[in-house]
Amino acid sequence: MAVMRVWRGDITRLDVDAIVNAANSSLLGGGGVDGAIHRAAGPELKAECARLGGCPTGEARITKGYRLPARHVIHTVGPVWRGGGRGESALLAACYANALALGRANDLATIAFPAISTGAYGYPPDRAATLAVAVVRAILADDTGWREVIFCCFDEAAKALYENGLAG
Ligand code: AR6
Repeated sequence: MAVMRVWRGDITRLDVDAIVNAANSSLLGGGGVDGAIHRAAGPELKAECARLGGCPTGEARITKGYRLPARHVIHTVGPVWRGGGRGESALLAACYANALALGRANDLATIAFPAISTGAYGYPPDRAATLAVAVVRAILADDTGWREVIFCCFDEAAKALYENGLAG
């Protein structure tokens, strides 16, 4: 089974087959991790994204990584948190599942996820970390193609949440 691990830092520095972008449905860039990825990848990334025609919440799309050390970017659109009763958890689970499915369809073996939806979209970070670890763990149990899945955390608090999740 693939290794799951936690790493604290800027996802744009990771040399993996794909980093996942917490995008918005336009796929044309934004703030947070989306802005960091577009800045580091260069304008070619936005040009390729513009040709994709957007992405609904919960789905995923793949592009090249351009100037990033990562070979690809898998863009997914997390749900905006509206209290938890609007299907947010199913949509967030779909982000992880669809990103992993798209990665496997492209023969990728190493991938790094940011904490999707936990910034501007307001999803409670503890619930998001628990869900992310559970969804990824269940998929990896049935999928021998992945070698490494990294949960990239931007701060110590997020890192602690994922470490607890992986230990549990
Ligand atoms: N590397 C890793 N994680 C990061 C980085 C980075 N360079 N920068 C921020 N984070 P957010 P969302 C963490 O807001 O909640 C954008 O404008 C951050 O600390 O980037 O899904 C999009 O265009 C947080 O834990 O994404 C959308 O409009 C996590 O990444 C909207 O924000 C996600 O925070 C998406 O909101």
